Amino acid sequence: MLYPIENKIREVKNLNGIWNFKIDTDNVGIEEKWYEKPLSDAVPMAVPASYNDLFTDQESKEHVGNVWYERDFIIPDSWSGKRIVLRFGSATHHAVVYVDGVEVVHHKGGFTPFEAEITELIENSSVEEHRLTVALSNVLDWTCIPCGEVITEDDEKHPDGYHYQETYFDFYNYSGIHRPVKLYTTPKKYIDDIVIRTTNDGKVEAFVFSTDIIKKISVIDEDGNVVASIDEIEKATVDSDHKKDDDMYVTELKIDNPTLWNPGVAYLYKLKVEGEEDVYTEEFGFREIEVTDKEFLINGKSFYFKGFGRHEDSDIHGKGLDEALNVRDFNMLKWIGANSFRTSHYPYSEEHMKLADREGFVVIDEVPAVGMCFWDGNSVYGGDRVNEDTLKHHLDMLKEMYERDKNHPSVVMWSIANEAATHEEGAVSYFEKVVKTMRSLDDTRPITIVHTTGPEGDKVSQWVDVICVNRYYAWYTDHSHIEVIGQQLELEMNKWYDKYHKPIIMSEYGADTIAGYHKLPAVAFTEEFQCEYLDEFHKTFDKLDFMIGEHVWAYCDFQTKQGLNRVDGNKKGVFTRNRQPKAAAHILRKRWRNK
Ligand code: GCB
Repeated sequence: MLYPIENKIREVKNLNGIWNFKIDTDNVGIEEKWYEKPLSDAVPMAVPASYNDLFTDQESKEHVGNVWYERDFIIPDSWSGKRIVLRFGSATHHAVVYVDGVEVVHHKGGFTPFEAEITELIENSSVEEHRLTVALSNVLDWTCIPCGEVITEDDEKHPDGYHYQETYFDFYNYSGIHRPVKLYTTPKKYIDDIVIRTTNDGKVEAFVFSTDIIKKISVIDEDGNVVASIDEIEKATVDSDHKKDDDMYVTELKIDNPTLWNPGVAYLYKLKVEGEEDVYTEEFGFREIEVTDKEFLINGKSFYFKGFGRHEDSDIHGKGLDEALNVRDFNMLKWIGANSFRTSHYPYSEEHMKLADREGFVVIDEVPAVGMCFWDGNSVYGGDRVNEDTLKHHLDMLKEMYERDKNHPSVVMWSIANEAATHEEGAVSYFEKVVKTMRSLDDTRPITIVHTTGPEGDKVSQWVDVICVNRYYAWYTDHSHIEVIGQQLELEMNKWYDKYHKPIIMSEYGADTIAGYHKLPAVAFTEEFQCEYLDEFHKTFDKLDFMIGEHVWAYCDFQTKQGLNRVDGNKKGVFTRNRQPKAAAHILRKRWRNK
C-alpha cells in the first residue's frame, strides 16, 4: 500500500488534531447506531495518540470494548472530479469507519494502515460538512494477533464481579487512533501500488499496479538528476487477486555504478512513475542481502546487528506517533553506536520506517504475533486457543506488513513471531504455513522467528534463515547469579547451531534497572547490575562465530500491564522512558563504537 504523498497531481489533507470522543461504557453504540448522528456528551481527544493515559480515571483508562471517535471534515471544491481516499495509518485494534453515517471500511489489526475510497459518497452528498465517525475496539481474543482474552471474575469471591482484558505479552494494551488520519486525492485513473526490486549492479525492476496508463518511469538520484528513464512500458498479466481492477506494468531500468544503501550510510533514489493522469514517486535503495550458515551479508559485507528490541511507547502519548520522539530516538541510537533494531512486537509507523531508511538503520520487521501460546489440545492448533482464525489473521497481517514495507531498504528481514510455543505439536503445521506465505510474498528477504523455546524443543526453525533467541539467564532463571550467564549461553547457543547450522542473533537479553539506583557490590535492579549483566553476555558473544548480533532488551523503559514483577512498567531500558541514558548506555556505547 502506497504512502499518501503530495505532488502536482495529488493532494493530502491531514485530519490530525482534536476529535470528539466517547467511551461506549456498555458497548451498545453499534446496536444503537451512534454513527447515525453526532455523538452526545463527547469529550475532546487527541489524534494521533493512545487515549488511555490522557484520562485521570481508572475506568476510562482500562475500558474494555468500544470507544468512539468523531470529527467533521470539508472537501474543498477544488477536489471535485478527483478520486478521494480516507486513510488511517493505524487504529488499535479493530475499527469500523463511517462517513455521514455510512460504513466505509472496517479493519482488524492495530498496526497497519487501511483506507477507503469515498469519492462516490462525497459526490452524491449535498452537505458541506461531513461527519467522520470511528468505532474502535481494543478487545483481543484468540482470533487476533496479538492474542488475548477477556476474563470475567464473577464467582463467590467476586460477588460484584469484574472483567478485564488479559494479554499474553509484556506491553500495555494501548488503544486509540495511533497514527495519522489523512484524506488524499488521486486522479480517477490512478497508480495503486509499486513494487521495486533492485540488484547492486544497477538493475531496477519496477512492478506498477495501476488503473491509469503508465507512460514513463524514471530513476532520480539524491541530487535530483534523472539517471535512468524509460517511456515504453508494456502491460503484463496481473496474477494477484486483490489487485484485480489494476493493470500491471513491469519494466526494468539500469543505472551505472549505483551508490549503494549501506548501514549507516544510506543513499536513497526515487522511482518516479508517470501515468496519463497520475504521478507517484517512491524512494528506494540498492542493497543486497545474503545469509550463509554463519553470516548475514549486506552488500557482500558481513553485518553484525548491534542495537535493541524496542517499543513504540512514551509517557502520555502511549503508542501514538510522536515525530519529535522518533527523531530523538534515532539520534540516541546513533549516539550509542547501534546499527539496527527489531520492531518488537508489531510493525512501527510508516514515518518511523522512513526515518530508518534515511538514517541508514537496519530493521528486522516484526508482525504482531506475540502471546502465541498454542497449548496442545484437541482442535486444530491447540485447544480453544490458537486456531484457524488466528492463522488467517496472522497471514493477513504478514501480507499487510509486506505490502506496506516492501520497498524500504532498511527492512532486511521479516520476523514472523515473538516467543510462540514452537515446542508444541500445533506449531508445526501452523508455522509451516506462516513461513510459506511470507516467502511467497517476498523471496528477496530472509525470515526469522524469535524464540523463548529452547533448541531441544523447537520444532519450526528448519524453515527460517536466521534464528533469534531471547534469553534472560540470571534474571528469570538463577536470578542475580550472573556467573552462570557465560556457561549457559555458550552451551545453549552451541546446541542451536549444532541443530540447525544457521546464524543466531541474541534478540533479547537484559535486566530490569531502576535509573538512579546504585549499590556496590551490585544487586539486581541497580545500574551497576545492568552493566555487569550485559558484560557477561558480551564476553560469550565474542567467542561464538555463528552469533551475528546482539539486541539488548530494551531500548527504553516502557509501560506494561500491572503485575507483581512490574513496578510501573518494564525497566529493562538502557534508556529511561524519557530517553535519558542509564549507566549501561555508556558500556554499550564503548563496545558498539569499537565493534
Ligand atoms: C520477553 C518478551 C518481551 C518482554 C521481555 C521481558 O521475552 O519478548 O516482550 O518484555 O521478555 O522483559 O520480560
